[in-house]
Amino acid sequence: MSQEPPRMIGPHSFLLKGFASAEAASLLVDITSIGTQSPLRHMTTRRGYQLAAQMTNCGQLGWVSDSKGYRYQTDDPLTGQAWPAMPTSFLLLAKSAAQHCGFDNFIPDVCLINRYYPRAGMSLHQDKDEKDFSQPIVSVSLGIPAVFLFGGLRRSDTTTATLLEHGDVVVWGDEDRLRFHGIAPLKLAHHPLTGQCRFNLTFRRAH
Ligand code: MD6
Ligand code: FE
Repeated sequence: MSQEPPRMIGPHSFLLKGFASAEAASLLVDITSIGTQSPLRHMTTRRGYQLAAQMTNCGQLGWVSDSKGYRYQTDDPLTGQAWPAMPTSFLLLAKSAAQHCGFDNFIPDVCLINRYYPRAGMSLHQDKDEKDFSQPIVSVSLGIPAVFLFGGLRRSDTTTATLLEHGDVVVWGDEDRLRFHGIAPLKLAHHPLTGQCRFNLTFRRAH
């Protein structure tokens, strides 16, 4: 794990450069195994648009989007089964990253897994489907790089751009918890461990 001090990207937002690099290969093995149980898939929005990133989850709950909107649920709608359990290595990584940034006692119950291919992105949004905003969010980037756009509490606020590379971890909470953010459309690239794609793991306490 990186010994570098956290870089502040907001009053309560931090970039841990390369924090997950050493574990990245084993995280990818676990992602593949989760994907065999609950496959990565394009979810749709309430209005019927497909989300550009493919998603799955592990943990007690999973984040889903469909014609009924966004929510967390205990079962994967695709398989009708519970989401795969969160690997202990995921939990320990998320807890350790949070602790590094001053957030003690973070116990995530969800890990949302996103897969992006070139040209896919994620428009500005707030993470606000969770019950308790006092808990931070921990986000892990693997594979090809992406530009993280970080805005303010209003959608129209200006954004700053931060490059997220393989092994980088972002932690944010407190007053930054509801800031708008997104991912710019990815450029074509190649990574030896993931080929043409980027994975993002987002850990949250939803319930
Ligand atoms: C992504 N991440 O990095 C999408 N949300 O692919 C997010 O939407 C996100 O990175 C909340 C906190 C950190 C994040
Ligand atoms: Fe988000």
